Amino acid sequence: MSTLSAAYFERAQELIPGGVNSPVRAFKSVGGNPVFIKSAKGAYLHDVDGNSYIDLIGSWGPMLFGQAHPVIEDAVRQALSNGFSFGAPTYNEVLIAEKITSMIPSVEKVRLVNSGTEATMAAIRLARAYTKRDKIIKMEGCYHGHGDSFLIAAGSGVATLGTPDSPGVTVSTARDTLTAVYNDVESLENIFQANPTDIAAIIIEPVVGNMGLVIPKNGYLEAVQKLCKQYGALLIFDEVMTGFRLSAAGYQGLAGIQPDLTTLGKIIGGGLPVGAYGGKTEIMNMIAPAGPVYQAGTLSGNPLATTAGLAMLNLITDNPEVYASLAQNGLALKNALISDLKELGLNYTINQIGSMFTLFFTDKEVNNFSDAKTSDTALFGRYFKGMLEKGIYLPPSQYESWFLSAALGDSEYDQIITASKATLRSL
Ligand code: HOZ
Repeated sequence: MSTLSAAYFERAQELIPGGVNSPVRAFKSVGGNPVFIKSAKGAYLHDVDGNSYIDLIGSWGPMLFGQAHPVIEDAVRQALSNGFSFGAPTYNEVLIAEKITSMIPSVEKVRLVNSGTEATMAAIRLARAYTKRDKIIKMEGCYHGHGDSFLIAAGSGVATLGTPDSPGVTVSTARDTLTAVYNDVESLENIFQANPTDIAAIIIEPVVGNMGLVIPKNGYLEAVQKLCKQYGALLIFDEVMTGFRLSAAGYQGLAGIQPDLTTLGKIIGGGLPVGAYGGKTEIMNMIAPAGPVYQAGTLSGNPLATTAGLAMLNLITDNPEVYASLAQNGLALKNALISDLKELGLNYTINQIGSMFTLFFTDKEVNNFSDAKTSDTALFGRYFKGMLEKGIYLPPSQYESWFLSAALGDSEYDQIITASKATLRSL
């Protein structure tokens, strides 16, 4: 069928590599052409052809209260009239730093950047400078943005496209990134034993969103922290997806663990381009101009982004009940989907925590990347297509998390469940 989305994608492919500005969006692993979005409001995305979809991507995390929330919209509208970018300090940067540090106790000082990728790149530079060591450990299937050091056994789009070790990353960079198995303490111990004085930091998504949703086993993150302390490495929690999404204090607030450094993104700009990294004062004071570790950016602390972010964080502190209510809805959705999957005798595992959710088409428990890769991705592709045709926009990859928002009401949950039922029957 000829649609505007199809025409736009054709033109986009002539002008933009693969037709998209971020690979997962191209629908490569699920088949078909991407839908071009014109606007979004509340629980819905609206495409250029006049179709509407229930939004289960939520811009990959930040839309906790739904798209274009009026409070954030008003704040940005007001900020607009004051100008867009100054390359000079603004008071909102102080206010948002105050807000973030009051919400996440392990973050005593924070530096704003423009994306999660920038935050993770800067955090490991800082960890290397602080410990005077070169190597880092990441978990197979975790994704920390597209910095060179992280494109080793990476999840998200790189896993989706089957290129977890990207060409263009130098051998020496790759050599400094060691990989362990998520939820497997022994694999970490082995790395530390082999490199007892070389590891600057472990960077980890405390709850993984980028191999599909994977939840830490009881005691796992505590064991990771213990090993870091034992070997003098820093612990970096990448909470770009989970920060302010799973609790007002990030996943670390739920787990009761204080990492040395935390990376944040997306949500602290209410969906506008922002990232941040923060942690112990002693470590953060090494960043220029307080210290020698260089990191900078004209758009860092951009006035529109900080205004939107402040409005978002205020919404969270004004509505603390949002997390319990989303968790309840997430569990109800999981139970409803499970009942259909069971009835049809399909292989499945659903991982859900709060408002994050992944349906894996595998009969294995999914505790790490190898488990996630046992999923039938072709089946997921057909499920995705069926859901999209019925007006439900899921993340276009098996290796991503769905994100629920407070804008989803009973009617939207009913539509998701009905669409899933019909789609599963047609697979
Ligand atoms: N890699 C992102 C999700 N894990 C997707 C980014 C995007 O396409 O917007």
